[in-house]
This record gives sequence, C-alpha cells and structure tokens, in this order.
Amino acid sequence: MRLTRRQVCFGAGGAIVGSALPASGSTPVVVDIRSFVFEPAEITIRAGETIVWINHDFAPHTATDDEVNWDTGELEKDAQAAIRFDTPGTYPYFCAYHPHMTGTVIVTA
Ligand SMILES: [Cu+2]
Repeated sequence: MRLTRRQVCFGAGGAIVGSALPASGSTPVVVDIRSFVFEPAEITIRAGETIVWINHDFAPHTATDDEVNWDTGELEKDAQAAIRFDTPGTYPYFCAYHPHMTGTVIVTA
C-alpha cells in the first residue's frame, strides 16, 4: 500500500500538548483578539490550565500553534475557543489568516 497523503499522519505519535476540552473547575485565562492583535501577546499559565481565545474583530482569526499541535480553528466575531495545556513548554502561535499576528503561550510545571 502506498502512502500518498503523508500530511494526514502529521503529529501521529508526537506529544499532544493541547486539547480542545474546557478545564473543569478552574477559571480559564482569556486572550482577547482585537484589532488584529492577541492581548496579551505573551501569556504564562500552569500545566493543566485552559486558555480561551475570544475574537472581537469582524475579521475571522485563529490561534494556531507554530508546530500545529493545537489550533482553535476559525473564530468568527465574538466566537471563542478553549484549549487546555497539559505539557510545560513554550508555544509560539500565529493566526492562520494573518501570519503577522503572533503570540506565545508559556506553560510552567
Ligand atoms: Cu487573524
């Protein structure tokens, strides 16, 4: 059998650092997306905490990990997405539609 769609296997077997499940019991940390800027651009949380991205712009945005290990998907105006981070590390990310929009998630143990 010939593998023709290797990209489908991207990330298989790798570390899953984020999951799109809301945390239970803890208050999520919010990153606002406003005027094509992530606010705050750099955010530090502890492992197991959840970040919620909220888009306040009319333009759609995403928060997409540089390594594409996690992704909010498209956020329309006033839409939000939560991602929980279980693995300590530094995770630069960007907006898939506007790659000049960048931010960093720092997860401490
Ligand atoms: Cu954007």
